[in-house]
Amino acid sequence: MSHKFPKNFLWGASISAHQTEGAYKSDGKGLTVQDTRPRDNHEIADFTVASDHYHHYKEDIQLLAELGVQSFRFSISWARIFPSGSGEVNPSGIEHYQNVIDECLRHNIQPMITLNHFDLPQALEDIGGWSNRETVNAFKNYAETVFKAYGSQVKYWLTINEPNVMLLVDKKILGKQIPLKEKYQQFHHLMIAEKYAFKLCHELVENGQIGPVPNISLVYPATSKPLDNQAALYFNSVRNWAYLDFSCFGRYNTVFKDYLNQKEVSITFAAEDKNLMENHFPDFIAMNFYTTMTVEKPTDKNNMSEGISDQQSEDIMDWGFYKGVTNPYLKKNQFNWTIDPEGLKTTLQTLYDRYHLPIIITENGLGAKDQLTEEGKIHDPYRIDYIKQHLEQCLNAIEAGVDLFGYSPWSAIDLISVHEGISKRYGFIYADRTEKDLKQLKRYKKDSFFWYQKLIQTNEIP
Ligand code: BGP
Repeated sequence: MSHKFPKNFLWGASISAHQTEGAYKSDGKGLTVQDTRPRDNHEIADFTVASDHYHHYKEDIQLLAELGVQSFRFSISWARIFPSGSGEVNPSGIEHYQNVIDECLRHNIQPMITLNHFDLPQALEDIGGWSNRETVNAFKNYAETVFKAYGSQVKYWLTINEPNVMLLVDKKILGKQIPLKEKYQQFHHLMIAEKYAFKLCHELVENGQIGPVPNISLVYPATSKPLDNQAALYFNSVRNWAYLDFSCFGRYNTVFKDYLNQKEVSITFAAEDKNLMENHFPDFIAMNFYTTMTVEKPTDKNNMSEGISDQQSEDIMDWGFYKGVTNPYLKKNQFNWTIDPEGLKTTLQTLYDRYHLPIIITENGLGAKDQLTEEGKIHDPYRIDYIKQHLEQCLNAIEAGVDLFGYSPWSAIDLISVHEGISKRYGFIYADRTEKDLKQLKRYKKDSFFWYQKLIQTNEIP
């Protein structure tokens, strides 16, 4: 089997604003839900400083140019552009991301911009967040402002990062649990906001390409029991297909509708929603993949122990539908997330056959407790191995007919893990955060940096 990727395969690397920028109050930025959510002490410094990418972006992009990536996925912090979510634009925010885009283009790196990545402006949260239709209107205004500011320089756009994980793993991602009925009204508003982004991008960005960016984990049944298979069908629909069917088909699928009916959840539509849903679609699918999930049909109402999940440490327990169980056939990383490279091929083929759209992987990576040696080295063979195994499956999927056009692993530089804070590192570039003087924060190239650099140079797996 050739290890060569297609000629124009797009090699990238990914980050998000709140997990890397720091500078959480600088230059007029408003607070976001990530700045205000309850955290235990050791985490506060992390997100206020993170990797200080806000001040180090030139150095970081220079390193990415050395790495050889052709694209760089990053998110814009909405609260830097509109400190209170809407109203007055903050010129310093516009200027900052213009500088970042300029730096990328100077190095022939294509920016791939996520409009929103878990960091809703707090002022919008204060009026009910995604439960309030006003937030959809504010998002529409924000997206229009960003497309007008940068659309002539940026081709690739991603809408809202992982709305499924945001809602299903609300405790971890947002620091609070959203009541079920409210959760699915938020689902609808998030997906309508995405439809506005598709519409505005196609109206305002010449040759603009835009895609949704869910976290997709194919769901396996724990056994061949018919009810376990039914549990997998429902969790696949609620966790994965409900989102992509809305984005790509403009409708709710039958299983998801049945789930909502059984939960006695009804969603309020606005007059314009049907037309939006059925007339604005993505150009590609961006998919974040870490691993697969496994569920069984819960049978013992007395044993309502929360299900476990093989990733995101989300507790999957939905009585009457599914319960997360560990997949005994998969290895786990240091943070108890399973590793399933073959599952990536299955997921890609399933996705491609269902939606028939080009796909790019915009997150895939291994979080670990990397060690910086005295000589400034970081030996991370475990990360090289994880990425190599997953890229081999990407090649298998391409050879099986999947139109996979890019790979942008998580993460370009070390950042703050949503679940595990400062200790869980994903980057090809080690971000040292021990210096008190932020200007002195150093970056170090890990062994995986040189491995990925060679891969990009040769366009084949070393
Ligand atoms: C995805 C998010 C990323 C990042 C990643 C790794 O769901 O899109 O922002 O958080 O998960 O997870 P963690 O940060 O919990 O290690």
